[in-house]
Amino acid sequence: MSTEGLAAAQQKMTDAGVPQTAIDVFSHYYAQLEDGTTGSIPEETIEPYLDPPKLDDVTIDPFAAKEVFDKLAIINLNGGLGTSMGMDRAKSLLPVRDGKSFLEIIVEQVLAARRATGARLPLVFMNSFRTREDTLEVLSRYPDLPVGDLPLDFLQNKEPKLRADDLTPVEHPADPDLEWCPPGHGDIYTALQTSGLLQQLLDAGFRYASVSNSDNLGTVPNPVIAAWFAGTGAPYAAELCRRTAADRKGGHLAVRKSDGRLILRDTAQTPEDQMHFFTDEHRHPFFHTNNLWFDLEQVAAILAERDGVMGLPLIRNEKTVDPADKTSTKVYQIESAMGAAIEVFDGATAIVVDRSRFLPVKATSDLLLVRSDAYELDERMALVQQVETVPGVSLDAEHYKLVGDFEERFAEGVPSLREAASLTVEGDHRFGAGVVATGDARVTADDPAEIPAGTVIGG
Ligand code: UPG
Repeated sequence: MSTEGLAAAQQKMTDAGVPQTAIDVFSHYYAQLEDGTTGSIPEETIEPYLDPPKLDDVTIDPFAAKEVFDKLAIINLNGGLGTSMGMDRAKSLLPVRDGKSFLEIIVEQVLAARRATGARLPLVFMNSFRTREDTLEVLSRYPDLPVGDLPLDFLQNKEPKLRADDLTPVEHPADPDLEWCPPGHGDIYTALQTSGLLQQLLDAGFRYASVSNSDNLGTVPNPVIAAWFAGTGAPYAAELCRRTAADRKGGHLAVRKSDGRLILRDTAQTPEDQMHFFTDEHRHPFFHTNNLWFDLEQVAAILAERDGVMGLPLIRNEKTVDPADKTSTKVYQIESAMGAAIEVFDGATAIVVDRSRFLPVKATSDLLLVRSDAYELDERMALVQQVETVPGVSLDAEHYKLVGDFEERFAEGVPSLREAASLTVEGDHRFGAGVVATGDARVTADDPAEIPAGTVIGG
């Protein structure tokens, strides 16, 4: 049955103009899916990674840093939708501060770094078919952004969602767009090659790339890490952060027992009954930020060696064809994670960086934090922490999980968090302007639905 499924999926991709290499990559994963591979990485198969190198121990030669920066391109992953926050558009379009979105802040960070260093620093977004149009519209407002003939974005591939019952491409005539999905950010390697961008960057004299998520405003272009990376001669490096209890959605590196190689384990690869190991910040003390460094020459070499199929571990993502309708047909999305390439590159490495490099927005509580006065934007357009310890924020899941609900309830602005150790909101409330949280601030379901402007919520 599923041989027919694969043939139908391949045909559908060909008809849609998907490049052959991307179809080969999909077929590689399809075979694994058929064999029952789930991509799960049980705790007993790994050892914690406890002693990565630390940026604090690194000294660099400023002249070397300048040289590397001149050969550095910035790539930003922008193909995902903010579905876990109820969005059907790129999360990076959300306003963060002073009316500027993630996207605008990222662009302005790169423009500021160019002014400060004189480096060319091209910024290229990886978009999916769902995010391209909106993103290019925003980028068109920055006439100085393009560098030479390099494009502002490259498009990742698309693949059919597969019915979970028989692995055939799902049909959804009500909205045929929903029959497709991007293959996860692991597709970056295929897309860099199939779009021609990898060769274009190399031809224009760019040797290194700094890659990160568009929901992380912490990745201001950094000459010290660039110089460290180039100095290692490694093909690939991952930035890690000492993890906090709040770092739950994402991944960590580990050492695979069977061959001693460094591997990535993401949430979706952890057996459900072992999530307590995954989330234990003492057992796995460093979090994988998805800020990566590539030596583009070595990426091109490995892609050539493998005919464009990196062979990253499969992630089987179980969803419904319409993510907003949990009763719609159950599907599998075949995905892979960009950071899983650590196991593919011989000599790949990792480095522990300052927490300021990792400010992910995975939920509305993270959005509240980066919008609050716990941070300020400096002249580099970097979010600089204004408090010694960032307060933990917990918002009522029923009323604040979706961005639309969140925006309605904080239409006048988010509370001040400068004096807060934590903020917990239970029940449904609308916040007036200038609300201040202090200590362990808590709003309970019994508190008024309208929190008046200027209220001090004491802990
Ligand atoms: N993205 C794409 N294309 C896709 C899927 C996602 O460009 O097909 C983008 C997305 O827009 C976002 C980024 O990739 O900017 C990360 O995606 P997201 O779903 O938010 O993160 P996870 O995949 O859950 O986790 C990644 C890494 C994980 C790391 C975490 C840090 O896989 O190891 O801990 O990012 O936030």
